[in-house]
Amino acid sequence: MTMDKYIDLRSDTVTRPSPAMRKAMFEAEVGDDVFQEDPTVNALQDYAAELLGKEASLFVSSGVMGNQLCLNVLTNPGDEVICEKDCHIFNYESGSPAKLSGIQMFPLDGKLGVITPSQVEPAIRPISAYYMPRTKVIEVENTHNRAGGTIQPLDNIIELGKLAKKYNLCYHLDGARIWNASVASGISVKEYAKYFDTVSCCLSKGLGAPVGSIIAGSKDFIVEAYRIRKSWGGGMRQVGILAAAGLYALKNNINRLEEDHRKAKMIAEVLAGMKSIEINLAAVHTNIIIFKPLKISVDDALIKCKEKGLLLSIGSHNFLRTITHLDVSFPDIDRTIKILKEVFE
Ligand code: TLP
Repeated sequence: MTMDKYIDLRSDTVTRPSPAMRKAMFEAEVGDDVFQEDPTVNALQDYAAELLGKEASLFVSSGVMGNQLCLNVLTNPGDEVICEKDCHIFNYESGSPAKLSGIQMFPLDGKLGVITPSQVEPAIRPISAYYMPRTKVIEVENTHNRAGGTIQPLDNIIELGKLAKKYNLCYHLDGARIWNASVASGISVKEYAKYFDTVSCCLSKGLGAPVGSIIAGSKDFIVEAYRIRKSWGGGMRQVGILAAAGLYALKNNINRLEEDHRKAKMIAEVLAGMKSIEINLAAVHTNIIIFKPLKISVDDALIKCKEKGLLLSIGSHNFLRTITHLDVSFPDIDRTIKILKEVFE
């Protein structure tokens, strides 16, 4: 079986550039971005900064690079970042906060990926305690991947932002899927981003670009991030070829995420009707579904689904993950539902 024969719901990162996106890439005007002379990169960065309501933005190779650059600029070695325990930075970025920036994470137990001010405030280290790490950043992930694509409530985002100000901390948003949060909630990405000092968001997930993320913040922050990106080997040359895909994605592929959310609901509702599956249907806010098979192991489930032409991934311990995206059609969803019934019922 070639990969094309599978319905691939492992992640929204598996999407391939559409013919129109490839055309935009083919036709992109390019220059040397290390001299800041690539017009397409500059156009993407200006467009993204405007969309996110920030002074400036920077095109980076990946979501991990985006998050890690932000943390590196915001902290000094020995500092601490307060986060939710299932967040991507803590679980899926190869220990990079320690490796790249010499900092540590302080993970708190959230509900559906949400940590509240009453949990965060006691976790902030007293400045007088010189023997403790220095709290420097509060981090929030929206949507929250491991919690199942859940949307962070805006009032909680605002309250955490006030707390960050009160204690003179920086506030970082891992907005890899902020587009999904925005489309599902009707709250603009600008509104979400407004409360944060730094934002990282992905072009290569639901938006369908083959590569790239954007980080955004103040001009001074971006100047420093630009410097660090180069020192990490992330200074690219005629990268407008890739930025063109990102620009196309931002201009054309945000509103259509609503369709991915509808498709995820269709799958989730069928799963919720099965006795052999544990799922929190109310927590399916966007394009991610996490569910627990009760009669077979996740490993067996992955194999059985694959044999029938369906690829799923592991969400967290004992949970499977399914993500809808622009390369799955409505007939694919029908076939997915049929396979899920055959495997789990
Ligand atoms: N998430 C990937 C895997 O790493 C799990 C996926 O398939 O969902 N923040 C969040 C919230 C993410 O979900 C991801 C990727 C990243 C950052 C990192 O993005 P990349 O993969 O571009 O480095």
